[in-house]
Amino acid sequence: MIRRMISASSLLFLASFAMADPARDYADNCAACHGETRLGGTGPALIPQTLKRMRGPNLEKVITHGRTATQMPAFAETLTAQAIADLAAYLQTPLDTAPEWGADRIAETLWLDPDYVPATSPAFDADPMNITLVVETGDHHISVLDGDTFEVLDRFETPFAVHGGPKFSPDGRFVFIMSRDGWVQKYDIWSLHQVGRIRAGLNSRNIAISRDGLHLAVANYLPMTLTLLSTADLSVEKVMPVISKSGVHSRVSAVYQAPQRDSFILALKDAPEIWEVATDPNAEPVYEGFVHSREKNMIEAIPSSQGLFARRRIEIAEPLDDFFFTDDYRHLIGAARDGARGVVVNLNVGREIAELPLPGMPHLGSGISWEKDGRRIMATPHLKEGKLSVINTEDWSILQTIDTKGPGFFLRSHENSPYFWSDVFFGPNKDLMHVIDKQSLEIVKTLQPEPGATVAHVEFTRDGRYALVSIWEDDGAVIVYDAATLEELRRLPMRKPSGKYNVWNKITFSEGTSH
Ligand code: DHE
Repeated sequence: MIRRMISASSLLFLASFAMADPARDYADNCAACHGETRLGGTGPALIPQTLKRMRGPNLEKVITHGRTATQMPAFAETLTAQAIADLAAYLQTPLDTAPEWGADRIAETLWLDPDYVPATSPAFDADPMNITLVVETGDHHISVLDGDTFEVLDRFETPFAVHGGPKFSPDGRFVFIMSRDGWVQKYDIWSLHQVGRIRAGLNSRNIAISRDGLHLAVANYLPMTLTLLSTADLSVEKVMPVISKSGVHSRVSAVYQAPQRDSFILALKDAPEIWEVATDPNAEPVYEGFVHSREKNMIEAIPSSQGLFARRRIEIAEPLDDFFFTDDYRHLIGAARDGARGVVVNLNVGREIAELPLPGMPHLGSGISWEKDGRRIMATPHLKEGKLSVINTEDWSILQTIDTKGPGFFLRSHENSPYFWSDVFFGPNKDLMHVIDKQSLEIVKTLQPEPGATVAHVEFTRDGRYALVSIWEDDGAVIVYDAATLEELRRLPMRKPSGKYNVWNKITFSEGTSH
């Protein structure tokens, strides 16, 4: 009787549940594109570090329905809902062993585009210094915009999931782009053509270019290294294991260029240290300890490194993330782990000099600075509170707190603009963008270009006349505003546009932009 009550379909369901084997399902259905080791192939790596952004039902949704306009097919017909759920959970388990990803393995991944022919002059009439790149995360492309006419000069494919700002060579001709999977792509703006790619890490955070434009640093989570590439040919110059003085291996949260110091500055995720890596071939020796010399019968300092890529450790009380640098790169503010404080470090003397209350998780990397009443001030959004903190960088006091309609992600301005722009990235008001007067610190206008759609991240044209704003949706757009009248002028359709990067503003370290 009971046996009759169990229908054939329930038996099938129970059988498929009992036999669910996500590792086998992965090998049968996914490995061909995503690699047997889940580290990526023609498809992206499927490891928790890169999938973080797709946690929860999203991943199941992608496996079930596939991704439109990509090679990712739908598996609804092939796998049961339970098998898909198990597979999604399996993909979010860490790899058993950290794969080796040293200089030789990295070098093997170098691919130079055989169709690339370097142009002798720009292949377009537009001002090469007013080109703006738009990262379109919806389908992993970048649009190259003429900053005067807003015509799209080229649209090229990037590696999967670009994160952080692309970095331009100091002359603005080449740009380097990094994906969370650790691929670094080089693109020639003059030729409107990709030059090549190399996989510098397995899970990477961001990149920085050296002051002279010769070296590119890639901050990695997996493995825990800093990869240094030659910008000329993308060859590996060095892979630096990141190990603290006390022997702790650490992920690198981010790497930044410090132009006046001719160095890279590294934020370490797992160790209470900040690293400074020299990009000056004649850098002074860095001393890292003392030894008793028997011959001389005296204590001597031991130089640990000197010259190009010499590494200096700055020991701090606890790991700091997400740095804002003062214009002279003498000081940085980092966010403390409790998400409630900013810690100021003087990079010259190599120690913490101040602390300020910044509750609600400040997003200091998005901070911008300008002059007000003869003082240099900076503002930072908070990821968990609808407010902006305005800080006096001369005495590290909080000058003012500006209430907004919700937590924001990016701030942006330009030296020729009286305003700074602040998005409301999270929560019910994600469709709002505040425009704030840099002197009165009052919100002068709140824009709502597309009710219900996320509106975020601003970039100015070279002269600061126009502000470009992302409608951060799959079926999105970049809106061109007159930066003075705040009137909308144009809408350029784009696939989930995220960051936008103007050549001139970036290479001149414009005071309202990220670096
Ligand atoms: Fe970013 C820049 C860290 C989540 C979009 N982000 C940066 C930088 C760092 C950073 C350190 C500066 C690098 C640079 O430009 O060289 N981001 C982090 C995080 O730790 C965080 C909070 C969590 C994480 O998953 O890594 C995070 N970031 C995001 C997102 O969710 C965003 C909105 C969408 C995405 O693409 O992942 C996002 N981050 C961006 C963008 C920039 C960025 C667009 C470059 C901004 C610029 O104007 O320069």
